[in-house]
Amino acid sequence: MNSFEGVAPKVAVIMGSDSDLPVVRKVAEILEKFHVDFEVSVISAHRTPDRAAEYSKTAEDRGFEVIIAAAGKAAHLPGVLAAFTALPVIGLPVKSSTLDGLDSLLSIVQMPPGIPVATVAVDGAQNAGLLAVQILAVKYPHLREALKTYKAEMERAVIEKDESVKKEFGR
Ligand code: RP5
Repeated sequence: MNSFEGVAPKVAVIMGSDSDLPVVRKVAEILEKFHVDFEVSVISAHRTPDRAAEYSKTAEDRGFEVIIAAAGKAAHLPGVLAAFTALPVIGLPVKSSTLDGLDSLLSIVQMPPGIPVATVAVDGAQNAGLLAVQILAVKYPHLREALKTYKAEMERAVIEKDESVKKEFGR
């Protein structure tokens, strides 16, 4: 038995510290918009390394299909989680106070060959959520349709902005 037994949502959203939560909330908003189940956890690769390993090792058996890992500074969490699972891991670099998130970005994106982490922009929480939905959409056709609707809505919104900007300048 492991300490993570229970209901099995589809996406595991993990952050290295609760100080990452303001960014991670936007991941949750996207997953909620697409009605994708998820579990949110605070697990640190540095401060709780055993929990990080156990979580990742048991994630597939608990029904998770994608992992999103948000971390800042020396952001090893996504890479450590990816080391213990065959599930796709999306890394979300969180902007740290000292180096503006460049430290987090490079720590996550520069994975050595063999252990990929799909990295989004610094604080790119929405894209982390959307990428997870896109990965799930390979298996779930209703998510593919929902993504097409989402893109069409985005297109319509930009066209409306175009018209409104043109109106402001009268040409
Ligand atoms: C990382 O260190 C966390 O992901 C967080 O972004 C950063 C700072 O953590 P705290 O000192 O705020 O807990 O592990």
